[in-house]
Amino acid sequence: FLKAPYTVGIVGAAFSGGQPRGGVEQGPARLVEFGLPSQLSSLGWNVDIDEKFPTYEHLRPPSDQDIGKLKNARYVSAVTKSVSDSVKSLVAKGHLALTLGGDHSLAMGTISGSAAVYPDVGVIWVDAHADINTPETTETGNLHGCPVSFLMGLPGARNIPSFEWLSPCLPTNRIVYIGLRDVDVPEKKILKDNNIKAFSMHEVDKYGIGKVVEMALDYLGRDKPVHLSFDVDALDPSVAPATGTPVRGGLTFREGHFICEAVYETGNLVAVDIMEVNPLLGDQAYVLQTIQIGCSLTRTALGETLL
Ligand code: 6HN
Ligand code: MN
Ligand code: MN
Ligand code: MN
Repeated sequence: FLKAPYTVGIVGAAFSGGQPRGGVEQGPARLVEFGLPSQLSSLGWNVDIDEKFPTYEHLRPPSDQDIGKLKNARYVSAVTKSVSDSVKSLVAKGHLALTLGGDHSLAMGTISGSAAVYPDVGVIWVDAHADINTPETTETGNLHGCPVSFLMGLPGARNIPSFEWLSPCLPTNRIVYIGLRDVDVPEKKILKDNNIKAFSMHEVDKYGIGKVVEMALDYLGRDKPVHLSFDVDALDPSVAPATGTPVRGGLTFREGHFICEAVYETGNLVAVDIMEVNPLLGDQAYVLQTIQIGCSLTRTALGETLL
């Protein structure tokens, strides 16, 4: 699906409005400072830093009262719309769209952008969380816990005031989860009622990561475009500690990288999101470790191999 010369377009999505903890908006700048663009050039990619880290402050509405339970809905809507336009234009050019987050509400933008070009895009969502709460089921009101229901247009997540731009673009059978272990009770019901494919940590333990990824890719179809949305909290907190909602019992370093290796090997990757790196959480060593892993996951998804 990509066109030569192979180009990765980086969207630095410096945004934290989908959740309450400051710092995650500094994720993209830290990943870039650490050398991610030159690391990707070394792998043979043409690197196009499409946006020079807009702060998105210009999109912040003068007031943003809760809409029902939802916090910062107008702001999240404006930023995700802008990210959607950026990702769509990169993917339409045959570039690989790499979005560096930022919190995971940004996936409303990234996935609607890739789906606008490829309506049959398959999403591999790697996360401790399902991020499929609706405006009715969310307990926290944090929109980073809701992007999937908005993308699907699930009941209760359609025609939400201020999200008029976002029309349903992700059928329930075009996503596979890997790594789940902290799923809210109403989210479990949504996954079950809609027959959504999910490999929790239980399945990772039972089958091994190799088999899980094989089943995930078979499910989505080997000839279909792939969008990888990777929340670093899918990794165990001992591996990626600097993130806002860590949950123990996560993927190992190798399991996380194996997913990226296998997704690259499909040759069908059109977009990658690296989300929820928060350089303000934890001491320096923990932060550095997490930024390094954000970079190595990205390099791996873009073709770095061990041999
Ligand atoms: N993430 N299920 C919780 C909520 O607030 O809805 C946690 C969401 C976490 C979201 O990590 O991207
Ligand atoms: Mn997430
Ligand atoms: Mn998560
Ligand atoms: Mn929870």
